[in-house]
Amino acid sequence: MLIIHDDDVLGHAPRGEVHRGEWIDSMESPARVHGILTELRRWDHADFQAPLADAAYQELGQIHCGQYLEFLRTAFERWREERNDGDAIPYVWPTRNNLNDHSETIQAVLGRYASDTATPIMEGTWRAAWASAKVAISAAESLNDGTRTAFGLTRPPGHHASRDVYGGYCFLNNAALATQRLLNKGFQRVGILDLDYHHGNGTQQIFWERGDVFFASLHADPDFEFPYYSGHSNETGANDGAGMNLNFPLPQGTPADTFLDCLQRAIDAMMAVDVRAIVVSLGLDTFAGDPLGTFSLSTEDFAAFGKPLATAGLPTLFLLEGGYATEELGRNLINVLQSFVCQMK
Ligand code: Q9C
Ligand code: ZN
Repeated sequence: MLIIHDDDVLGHAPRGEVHRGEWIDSMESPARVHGILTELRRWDHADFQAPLADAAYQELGQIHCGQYLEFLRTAFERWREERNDGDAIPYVWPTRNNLNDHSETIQAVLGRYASDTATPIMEGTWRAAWASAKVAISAAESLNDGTRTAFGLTRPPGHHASRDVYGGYCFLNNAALATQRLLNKGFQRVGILDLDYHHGNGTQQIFWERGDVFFASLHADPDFEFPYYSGHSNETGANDGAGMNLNFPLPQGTPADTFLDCLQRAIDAMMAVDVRAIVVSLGLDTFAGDPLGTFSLSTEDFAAFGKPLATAGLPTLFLLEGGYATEELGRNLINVLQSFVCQMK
């Protein structure tokens, strides 16, 4: 199985985040990637490749807004120029309080683009986010008749980022960028299956009014979990995208059988609208031992993901989203990929 990886993703290593009113070490750390790489290097099916060279990435401008990209590229430099010492984290939110705000201080601009305080920007953030996006798009590029599946080791994750908003540890929406590449390559309709513990609010928002992408998400009910304001079952899309968005908000403690039942229903729904490829936003924070999750999937349960996915018979791209149980992350990931490869024919 093709594994796309770039060491630049390790350059984003924030010092900490605000969590339940306290300052803690960042959950979304390079250690996640080290844990995964250790296991992938032991796996016989892994065929490592680097992303494509920088030149050919038109999807960035199709998914994200130009001013937002320019902001991400320069934010940390501007933050430092304004004599701030730590990582860039907003603490003013100008759009909420002043409709006529055009302030250009980095303090104001951060608050305009950020959706939370858990997503610091530091020296290596842009390079890492860009590398992660390249990994996703290159993995999508590799899918064709000969290559049925690939895994992109995307980090920082992407599914909470929308056209011009970052947050939830996400800056560029890797799954949306990969999906756009598949569409650009001629796949007529693409399904995104978001299996992260948290609702993929950024991805939902990006494709909300589009008929060429079906978005399905299984996640903790926003009535008790982040992002709190998005992911309810009555959010079904609008205009060309009406009926093309399907949410499964799930309760605390959700066990594997419930999760797998919804997984099958999500796949059935995308097959019914004739998607030609599937992009899996593979969060592993549904694991029972995850420090941010409340679901109860075991390491063995992840080996049950492959069968329903492979049975769909479509080109299938796996991209990493969340998952914070660093020790078990690699094992859980390989159980998903291995079970897919074994069932694929
Ligand atoms: N420290 C992903 O799994 N909120 N993002 C945690 C605040 C952020 C998770 C509580 C959760 C975001 C990709
Ligand atoms: Zn998550």
